[in-house]
Amino acid sequence: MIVRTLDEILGTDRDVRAENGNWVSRRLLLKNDGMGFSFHETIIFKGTETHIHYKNHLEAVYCVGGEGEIEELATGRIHPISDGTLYALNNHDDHLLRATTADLRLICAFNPPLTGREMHNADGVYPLVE
Ligand code: 9YT
Repeated sequence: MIVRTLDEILGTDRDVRAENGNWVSRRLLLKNDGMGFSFHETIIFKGTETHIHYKNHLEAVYCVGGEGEIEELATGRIHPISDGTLYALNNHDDHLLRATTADLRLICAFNPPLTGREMHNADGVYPLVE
């Protein structure tokens, strides 16, 4: 059994800050934990916009705090996000993620799991790391 707290992760290599400063992500579970998915708590900072396009991963995101929106780039549709909203990128959806009036607190699961070494490239993609 794995039992882990956020406090144990803070300040370790599981506590990752985006290069552009838009978010921090605490990786509670990664590929080497053997669960078949990775599981993160991510804080998207108020006033930021992030282009994300996970061409190699599926991601489900559940908001537990804050306020923001997601814009689907294929259609221009904008969906509000607040405590209790889930979105799932079941079609590798290209999108913009914005935290508007408050930092967004998001719980995220990735399939396949992140190893922890991926970096968003200029198009908001994470490469597949074996
Ligand atoms: C919601 C989202 O995808 N944010 C970007 C960070 C990502 N959750 C991560 O790397 O943990």
